[in-house]
Amino acid sequence: MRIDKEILQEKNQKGLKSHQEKFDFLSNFLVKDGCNVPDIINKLSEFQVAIPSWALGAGGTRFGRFSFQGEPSTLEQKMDDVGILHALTQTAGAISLHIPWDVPKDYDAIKQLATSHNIVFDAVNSNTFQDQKNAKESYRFGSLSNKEKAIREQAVQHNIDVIDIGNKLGSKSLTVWLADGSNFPGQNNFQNALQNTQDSLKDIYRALPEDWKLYIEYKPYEPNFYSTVIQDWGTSFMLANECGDKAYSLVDLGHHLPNTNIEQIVATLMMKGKLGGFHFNDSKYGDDDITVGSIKPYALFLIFNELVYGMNNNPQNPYPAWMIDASHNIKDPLEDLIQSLEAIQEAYAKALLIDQDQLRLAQMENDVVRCQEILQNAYRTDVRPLLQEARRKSGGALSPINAYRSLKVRENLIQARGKNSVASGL
Ligand SMILES: [Mn+2]
Repeated sequence: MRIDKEILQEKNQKGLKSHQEKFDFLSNFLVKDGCNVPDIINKLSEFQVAIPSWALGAGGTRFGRFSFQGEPSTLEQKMDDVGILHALTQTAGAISLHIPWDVPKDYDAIKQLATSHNIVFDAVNSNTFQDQKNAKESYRFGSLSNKEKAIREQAVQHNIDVIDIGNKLGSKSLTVWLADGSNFPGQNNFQNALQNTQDSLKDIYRALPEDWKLYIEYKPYEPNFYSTVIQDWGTSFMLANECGDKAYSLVDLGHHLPNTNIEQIVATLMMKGKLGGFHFNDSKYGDDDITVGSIKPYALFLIFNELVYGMNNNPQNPYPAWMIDASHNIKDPLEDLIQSLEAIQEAYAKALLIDQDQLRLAQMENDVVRCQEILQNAYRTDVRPLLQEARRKSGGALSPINAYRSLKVRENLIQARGKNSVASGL
Protein backbone atom coordinates (compact mmCIF):
# COMPACT_ATOMS: atom_id res chain seq x y z
CA MET A 1 0.00 0.00 0.00
CA ARG A 2 1.19 3.49 -0.85
CA ILE A 3 -0.14 6.79 0.42
CA ASP A 4 0.18 9.65 -2.01
CA LYS A 5 0.37 13.30 -1.15
CA GLU A 6 -2.92 14.19 -2.85
CA ILE A 7 -4.88 11.87 -0.58
CA LEU A 8 -3.22 13.38 2.49
CA GLN A 9 -3.89 16.89 1.27
CA GLU A 10 -7.52 15.97 0.91
CA LYS A 11 -7.54 14.45 4.42
CA ASN A 12 -5.85 17.58 5.80
CA GLN A 13 -8.58 19.87 4.42
CA LYS A 14 -10.95 19.08 7.26
CA GLY A 15 -8.59 20.17 10.02
CA LEU A 16 -6.83 22.94 8.12
CA LYS A 17 -8.78 25.93 9.44
CA SER A 18 -8.48 24.88 13.06
CA HIS A 19 -4.78 24.11 12.55
CA GLN A 20 -4.18 27.53 11.03
CA GLU A 21 -5.83 29.24 14.00
CA LYS A 22 -3.78 27.31 16.53
CA PHE A 23 -0.58 27.80 14.57
CA ASP A 24 -1.10 31.55 14.17
CA PHE A 25 -1.86 31.93 17.87
CA LEU A 26 1.26 30.02 18.95
CA SER A 27 3.41 31.61 16.29
CA ASN A 28 2.48 35.18 17.34
CA PHE A 29 3.20 34.38 20.93
CA LEU A 30 6.58 32.75 20.12
CA VAL A 31 7.67 35.60 17.84
CA LYS A 32 7.00 38.05 20.67
CA ASP A 33 9.25 35.88 22.82
CA GLY A 34 12.03 36.24 20.26
CA CYS A 35 11.72 32.81 18.60
CA ASN A 36 12.49 32.32 14.93
CA VAL A 37 9.45 30.23 14.00
CA PRO A 38 10.31 29.55 10.32
CA ASP A 39 13.73 28.33 11.43
CA ILE A 40 12.15 25.95 13.96
CA ILE A 41 9.75 24.63 11.30
CA ASN A 42 12.70 24.03 8.95
CA LYS A 43 14.66 22.20 11.63
CA LEU A 44 11.67 19.99 12.39
CA SER A 45 11.24 19.17 8.70
CA GLU A 46 14.89 18.28 8.34
CA PHE A 47 14.98 16.05 11.40
CA GLN A 48 14.74 12.49 10.08
CA VAL A 49 14.71 9.39 12.24
CA ALA A 50 15.62 5.95 10.94
CA ILE A 51 13.17 3.10 11.48
CA PRO A 52 14.76 -0.24 12.31
CA SER A 53 13.59 -3.13 10.20
CA TRP A 54 12.77 -5.12 13.36
CA ALA A 55 10.25 -2.58 14.70
CA LEU A 56 7.65 -3.19 12.00
CA GLY A 57 6.34 -6.39 13.50
CA ALA A 58 5.10 -6.79 17.06
CA GLY A 59 7.94 -7.24 19.51
CA GLY A 60 8.12 -10.22 21.80
CA THR A 61 8.96 -10.72 25.43
CA ARG A 62 10.97 -13.55 26.93
CA PHE A 63 7.65 -15.25 27.63
CA GLY A 64 6.41 -15.25 24.07
CA ARG A 65 5.29 -13.21 21.18
CA PHE A 66 1.85 -12.27 19.90
CA SER A 67 1.96 -11.43 16.21
CA PHE A 68 0.10 -8.46 14.85
CA GLN A 69 -1.99 -9.08 11.77
CA GLY A 70 -0.61 -7.98 8.43
CA GLU A 71 2.99 -7.84 9.58
CA PRO A 72 5.62 -7.44 6.85
CA SER A 73 7.18 -10.82 6.12
CA THR A 74 9.79 -9.70 3.58
CA LEU A 75 12.33 -6.92 3.39
CA GLU A 76 10.30 -5.35 0.57
CA GLN A 77 7.22 -5.25 2.78
CA LYS A 78 9.21 -3.77 5.66
CA MET A 79 10.36 -1.02 3.34
CA ASP A 80 6.80 -0.44 2.20
CA ASP A 81 5.84 0.02 5.86
CA VAL A 82 8.57 2.59 6.39
CA GLY A 83 7.32 4.25 3.19
CA ILE A 84 3.86 4.52 4.78
CA LEU A 85 5.32 5.99 7.96
CA HIS A 86 7.37 8.48 6.00
CA ALA A 87 4.45 9.52 3.79
CA LEU A 88 2.31 10.23 6.87
CA THR A 89 4.91 11.87 9.11
CA GLN A 90 7.61 13.10 6.68
CA THR A 91 10.12 12.37 9.46
CA ALA A 92 10.96 8.69 8.88
CA GLY A 93 13.17 9.04 5.83
CA ALA A 94 15.52 6.14 6.58
CA ILE A 95 15.56 2.43 7.37
CA SER A 96 18.14 0.64 9.48
CA LEU A 97 18.66 -2.98 8.49
CA HIS A 98 19.45 -5.87 10.74
CA ILE A 99 21.71 -8.54 9.29
CA PRO A 100 21.13 -11.45 8.81
CA TRP A 101 17.38 -10.89 9.24
CA ASP A 102 17.17 -8.55 6.25
CA VAL A 103 19.76 -9.53 3.65
CA PRO A 104 18.61 -8.17 0.25
CA LYS A 105 18.36 -10.66 -2.60
CA ASP A 106 18.31 -8.11 -5.42
CA TYR A 107 20.26 -5.01 -4.41
CA ASP A 108 19.23 -2.87 -7.38
CA ALA A 109 15.56 -3.63 -6.85
CA ILE A 110 15.80 -2.84 -3.13
CA LYS A 111 17.60 0.42 -3.81
CA GLN A 112 14.95 1.38 -6.36
CA LEU A 113 12.21 0.58 -3.89
CA ALA A 114 13.89 2.80 -1.27
CA THR A 115 14.14 5.67 -3.76
CA SER A 116 10.50 5.28 -4.69
CA HIS A 117 9.59 5.70 -1.00
CA ASN A 118 12.06 8.57 -0.62
CA ILE A 119 13.98 6.70 2.08
CA VAL A 120 17.70 6.02 2.51
CA PHE A 121 19.64 3.26 4.23
CA ASP A 122 20.89 4.24 7.65
CA ALA A 123 23.32 2.25 9.84
CA VAL A 124 23.45 -1.51 9.31
CA ASN A 125 23.28 -3.63 12.46
CA SER A 126 25.23 -6.84 13.01
CA ASN A 127 23.98 -9.74 15.10
CA THR A 128 26.27 -11.89 17.18
CA PHE A 129 23.75 -12.36 19.97
CA GLN A 130 22.24 -15.47 18.44
CA ASP A 131 23.55 -18.38 16.42
CA GLN A 132 22.81 -18.44 12.72
CA LYS A 133 21.77 -21.54 10.84
CA ASN A 134 24.74 -23.63 9.77
CA ALA A 135 27.19 -21.46 11.70
CA LYS A 136 30.38 -23.31 12.56
CA GLU A 137 30.88 -21.70 15.98
CA SER A 138 28.37 -20.80 18.69
CA TYR A 139 28.03 -17.49 20.52
CA ARG A 140 26.62 -19.16 23.62
CA PHE A 141 29.58 -17.88 25.65
CA GLY A 142 30.20 -14.67 23.78
CA SER A 143 31.25 -13.42 20.36
CA LEU A 144 33.80 -10.59 20.03
CA SER A 145 34.94 -11.22 23.60
CA ASN A 146 35.01 -15.00 23.41
CA LYS A 147 37.90 -16.97 24.90
CA GLU A 148 38.20 -18.96 21.66
CA LYS A 149 39.99 -17.27 18.79
CA ALA A 150 37.96 -19.10 16.12
CA ILE A 151 34.70 -17.80 17.60
CA ARG A 152 36.00 -14.24 17.75
CA GLU A 153 37.13 -14.53 14.14
CA GLN A 154 33.72 -15.73 13.01
CA ALA A 155 32.09 -12.78 14.80
CA VAL A 156 34.55 -10.31 13.27
CA GLN A 157 33.96 -11.78 9.81
CA HIS A 158 30.19 -11.45 10.26
CA ASN A 159 30.62 -7.73 10.98
CA ILE A 160 32.79 -7.35 7.89
CA ASP A 161 30.11 -9.11 5.82
CA VAL A 162 27.54 -6.69 7.23
CA ILE A 163 29.70 -3.74 6.16
CA ASP A 164 29.82 -5.22 2.64
CA ILE A 165 26.04 -5.53 2.51
CA GLY A 166 25.59 -1.98 3.81
CA ASN A 167 28.12 -0.68 1.31
CA LYS A 168 26.12 -2.07 -1.59
CA LEU A 169 23.02 -0.23 -0.30
CA GLY A 170 24.65 3.11 0.40
CA SER A 171 24.77 2.81 4.21
CA LYS A 172 27.59 4.73 5.84
CA SER A 173 27.77 3.19 9.28
CA LEU A 174 27.84 -0.04 11.25
CA THR A 175 26.26 -0.38 14.69
CA VAL A 176 27.67 -3.03 16.98
CA TRP A 177 25.66 -4.04 19.98
CA LEU A 178 27.32 -6.80 21.93
CA ALA A 179 25.35 -9.14 24.17
CA ASP A 180 28.60 -10.56 25.55
CA GLY A 181 28.98 -10.84 29.28
CA SER A 182 28.58 -13.34 32.08
CA ASN A 183 25.79 -14.68 34.24
CA PHE A 184 27.81 -15.60 37.32
CA PRO A 185 30.80 -14.24 39.23
CA GLY A 186 33.94 -16.06 38.23
CA GLN A 187 32.55 -17.18 34.88
CA ASN A 188 34.71 -14.73 32.90
CA ASN A 189 37.95 -12.92 33.37
CA PHE A 190 36.87 -9.28 32.99
CA GLN A 191 40.19 -8.04 31.68
CA ASN A 192 40.57 -10.78 29.09
CA ALA A 193 37.01 -10.31 27.87
CA LEU A 194 37.54 -6.56 27.45
CA GLN A 195 40.92 -7.04 25.76
CA ASN A 196 39.45 -9.56 23.31
CA THR A 197 36.59 -7.17 22.56
CA GLN A 198 38.99 -4.32 21.97
CA ASP A 199 41.08 -6.43 19.58
CA SER A 200 38.02 -7.71 17.71
CA LEU A 201 36.60 -4.19 17.33
CA LYS A 202 39.94 -3.03 15.94
CA ASP A 203 39.79 -5.84 13.36
CA ILE A 204 36.31 -4.69 12.33
CA TYR A 205 37.41 -1.06 12.33
CA ARG A 206 40.23 -1.87 9.91
CA ALA A 207 37.64 -3.15 7.41
CA LEU A 208 35.58 0.04 7.64
CA PRO A 209 35.47 2.09 4.41
CA GLU A 210 37.02 5.55 4.63
CA ASP A 211 33.70 7.41 4.75
CA TRP A 212 32.04 5.05 7.26
CA LYS A 213 31.48 5.29 11.00
CA LEU A 214 31.48 2.57 13.62
CA TYR A 215 28.94 2.98 16.44
CA ILE A 216 29.58 1.09 19.65
CA GLU A 217 26.46 0.57 21.75
CA TYR A 218 26.55 -0.16 25.49
CA LYS A 219 24.13 -1.75 27.92
CA PRO A 220 24.47 -2.53 31.64
CA TYR A 221 22.78 -5.93 31.72
CA GLU A 222 20.63 -8.39 29.76
CA PRO A 223 20.82 -10.94 28.26
CA ASN A 224 23.64 -11.55 30.73
CA PHE A 225 22.71 -10.78 34.31
CA TYR A 226 25.99 -10.51 36.16
CA SER A 227 28.22 -8.56 33.80
CA THR A 228 28.16 -7.07 30.32
CA VAL A 229 31.48 -6.48 28.56
CA ILE A 230 30.48 -3.07 27.17
CA GLN A 231 28.40 -2.03 30.13
CA ASP A 232 28.40 1.76 30.07
CA TRP A 233 29.23 4.91 28.07
CA GLY A 234 32.71 5.06 29.56
CA THR A 235 33.61 1.60 28.28
CA SER A 236 32.12 2.38 24.87
CA PHE A 237 33.97 5.72 24.77
CA MET A 238 37.25 4.04 25.68
CA LEU A 239 36.82 1.36 23.01
CA ALA A 240 35.87 3.97 20.39
CA ASN A 241 38.96 6.01 21.25
CA GLU A 242 41.18 2.95 20.95
CA CYS A 243 39.70 2.14 17.53
CA GLY A 244 40.16 5.62 16.05
CA ASP A 245 38.49 8.73 14.63
CA LYS A 246 35.73 6.90 12.79
CA ALA A 247 34.50 5.07 15.91
CA TYR A 248 31.87 6.58 18.20
CA SER A 249 29.67 5.77 21.16
CA LEU A 250 26.00 5.12 20.62
CA VAL A 251 23.47 6.03 23.31
CA ASP A 252 20.34 3.89 23.54
CA LEU A 253 17.92 5.46 26.03
CA GLY A 254 16.82 2.09 27.43
CA HIS A 255 20.38 0.95 28.06
CA HIS A 256 20.84 2.63 31.41
CA LEU A 257 20.12 1.73 34.98
CA PRO A 258 17.06 3.53 36.43
CA ASN A 259 17.54 7.27 37.10
CA THR A 260 20.83 7.54 35.21
CA ASN A 261 21.41 11.13 34.13
CA ILE A 262 21.41 10.42 30.39
CA GLU A 263 21.46 14.10 29.41
CA GLN A 264 24.80 14.49 31.16
CA ILE A 265 26.19 11.49 29.26
CA VAL A 266 25.01 13.11 26.02
CA ALA A 267 26.72 16.38 26.96
CA THR A 268 29.98 14.65 27.89
CA LEU A 269 30.15 12.60 24.69
CA MET A 270 29.34 15.60 22.51
CA MET A 271 31.98 17.71 24.19
CA LYS A 272 34.49 14.99 23.32
CA GLY A 273 33.14 14.67 19.76
CA LYS A 274 32.21 11.03 20.30
CA LEU A 275 28.41 10.87 20.22
CA GLY A 276 27.82 9.00 16.96
CA GLY A 277 24.34 7.64 17.20
CA PHE A 278 21.22 7.73 19.24
CA HIS A 279 18.52 5.13 19.81
CA PHE A 280 15.15 6.40 21.02
CA ASN A 281 12.71 4.46 23.18
CA ASP A 282 11.31 4.77 26.69
CA SER A 283 11.44 2.63 29.78
CA LYS A 284 10.11 2.34 33.28
CA TYR A 285 12.42 -0.34 34.68
CA GLY A 286 14.99 -1.59 32.21
CA ASP A 287 15.36 -1.99 28.46
CA ASP A 288 11.58 -1.97 28.10
CA ASP A 289 11.58 -0.70 24.49
CA ILE A 290 8.31 1.11 24.87
CA THR A 291 6.99 4.06 22.91
CA VAL A 292 9.23 7.13 23.03
CA GLY A 293 7.90 9.74 25.43
CA SER A 294 5.26 7.47 26.95
CA ILE A 295 6.84 7.33 30.42
CA LYS A 296 9.39 10.10 30.85
CA PRO A 297 8.73 12.91 28.38
CA TYR A 298 10.48 15.51 30.57
CA ALA A 299 13.67 13.44 30.65
CA LEU A 300 13.50 13.22 26.85
CA PHE A 301 13.16 17.00 26.68
CA LEU A 302 16.22 17.47 28.90
CA ILE A 303 18.17 15.10 26.66
CA PHE A 304 17.12 17.12 23.61
CA ASN A 305 18.21 20.29 25.37
CA GLU A 306 21.73 18.84 25.50
CA LEU A 307 21.53 17.55 21.93
CA VAL A 308 20.46 20.96 20.64
CA TYR A 309 23.17 22.66 22.66
CA GLY A 310 25.74 20.16 21.39
CA MET A 311 24.67 20.50 17.77
CA ASN A 312 25.08 24.30 18.07
CA ASN A 313 28.24 24.41 20.16
CA ASN A 314 30.26 21.24 19.55
CA PRO A 315 31.38 21.26 15.91
CA GLN A 316 33.87 18.53 16.82
CA ASN A 317 30.90 16.14 17.14
CA PRO A 318 29.40 14.86 13.86
CA TYR A 319 25.67 15.18 13.30
CA PRO A 320 24.33 12.14 15.19
CA ALA A 321 22.47 9.28 13.51
CA TRP A 322 18.94 9.06 14.91
CA MET A 323 17.03 5.82 15.16
CA ILE A 324 14.02 4.49 17.03
CA ASP A 325 14.91 1.27 18.80
CA ALA A 326 11.60 0.16 20.20
CA SER A 327 9.25 -2.59 19.28
CA HIS A 328 6.17 -2.92 21.35
CA ASN A 329 4.37 -6.19 21.85
CA ILE A 330 0.70 -5.20 21.98
CA LYS A 331 0.19 -2.09 19.85
CA ASP A 332 -0.13 -1.89 16.09
CA PRO A 333 3.62 -1.49 15.32
CA LEU A 334 3.02 1.32 12.83
CA GLU A 335 0.79 3.29 15.19
CA ASP A 336 3.40 2.80 17.90
CA LEU A 337 6.11 4.21 15.63
CA ILE A 338 3.93 7.17 14.65
CA GLN A 339 3.54 7.98 18.34
CA SER A 340 7.30 7.66 18.89
CA LEU A 341 8.10 9.92 15.95
CA GLU A 342 5.67 12.52 17.27
CA ALA A 343 7.18 12.38 20.77
CA ILE A 344 10.70 12.83 19.38
CA GLN A 345 9.67 15.84 17.32
CA GLU A 346 7.81 17.31 20.26
CA ALA A 347 10.82 17.07 22.57
CA TYR A 348 13.05 18.51 19.84
CA ALA A 349 10.69 21.43 19.18
CA LYS A 350 10.48 22.24 22.89
CA ALA A 351 14.26 22.15 23.22
CA LEU A 352 14.50 24.55 20.28
CA LEU A 353 12.31 27.01 22.22
CA ILE A 354 14.78 27.32 25.08
CA ASP A 355 16.27 30.77 25.16
CA GLN A 356 19.95 29.80 25.38
CA ASP A 357 21.19 33.37 25.90
CA GLN A 358 18.81 33.97 28.79
CA LEU A 359 19.71 30.60 30.26
CA ARG A 360 23.44 31.39 30.14
CA LEU A 361 22.77 34.74 31.81
CA ALA A 362 20.72 33.14 34.58
CA GLN A 363 23.44 30.51 35.07
CA MET A 364 26.11 33.22 35.35
CA GLU A 365 24.01 34.98 37.96
CA ASN A 366 23.38 31.72 39.81
CA ASP A 367 19.67 32.43 39.50
CA VAL A 368 18.62 28.83 39.93
CA VAL A 369 14.92 29.62 39.94
CA ARG A 370 15.18 31.53 36.67
CA CYS A 371 17.16 28.65 35.10
CA GLN A 372 14.38 26.24 35.95
CA GLU A 373 11.71 28.68 34.75
CA ILE A 374 13.44 29.02 31.36
CA LEU A 375 13.57 25.26 30.85
CA GLN A 376 10.05 24.62 32.08
CA ASN A 377 8.58 27.54 30.18
CA ALA A 378 9.76 25.83 26.99
CA TYR A 379 8.61 22.42 28.18
CA ARG A 380 5.12 23.62 29.09
CA THR A 381 4.51 25.14 25.66
CA ASP A 382 2.16 23.07 23.51
CA VAL A 383 4.28 22.81 20.36
CA ARG A 384 2.02 20.47 18.45
CA PRO A 385 0.90 23.15 15.96
CA LEU A 386 4.59 23.56 14.99
CA LEU A 387 4.88 19.84 14.29
CA GLN A 388 1.67 19.91 12.28
CA GLU A 389 2.87 22.88 10.27
CA ALA A 390 6.19 21.16 9.51
CA ARG A 391 4.35 18.06 8.35
CA ARG A 392 1.79 20.01 6.31
CA LYS A 393 4.52 21.93 4.51
CA SER A 394 6.38 18.73 3.66
CA GLY A 395 3.26 17.03 2.35
CA GLY A 396 2.55 14.82 5.36
CA ALA A 397 -0.60 14.43 7.42
CA LEU A 398 -1.74 17.02 9.96
CA SER A 399 -2.57 14.09 12.21
CA PRO A 400 -0.70 10.94 11.14
CA ILE A 401 -2.63 8.67 13.52
CA ASN A 402 -6.01 9.93 12.36
CA ALA A 403 -4.98 9.65 8.71
CA TYR A 404 -3.59 6.14 9.31
CA ARG A 405 -6.90 5.06 10.80
CA SER A 406 -9.18 6.78 8.33
CA LEU A 407 -7.19 5.40 5.38
CA LYS A 408 -7.61 1.96 7.00
CA VAL A 409 -3.93 1.22 6.50
CA ARG A 410 -3.80 -1.84 8.75
CA GLU A 411 -6.96 -3.29 7.18
CA ASN A 412 -5.36 -2.84 3.77
CA LEU A 413 -2.15 -4.52 4.90
CA ILE A 414 -4.07 -7.46 6.36
CA GLN A 415 -5.97 -7.84 3.12
CA ALA A 416 -2.77 -7.80 1.08
CA ARG A 417 -0.59 -9.92 3.38
CA GLY A 418 -3.06 -12.03 5.27
CA LYS A 419 -3.86 -12.26 8.95
CA ASN A 420 -1.06 -14.63 9.75
CA SER A 421 1.91 -12.98 8.11
CA VAL A 422 4.80 -12.78 10.55
CA ALA A 423 7.67 -10.31 10.48
CA SER A 424 10.87 -12.13 9.63
CA GLY A 425 13.68 -12.15 12.15
CA LEU A 426 11.71 -11.68 15.34
MN1 LIG B 1 19.68 0.00 20.57
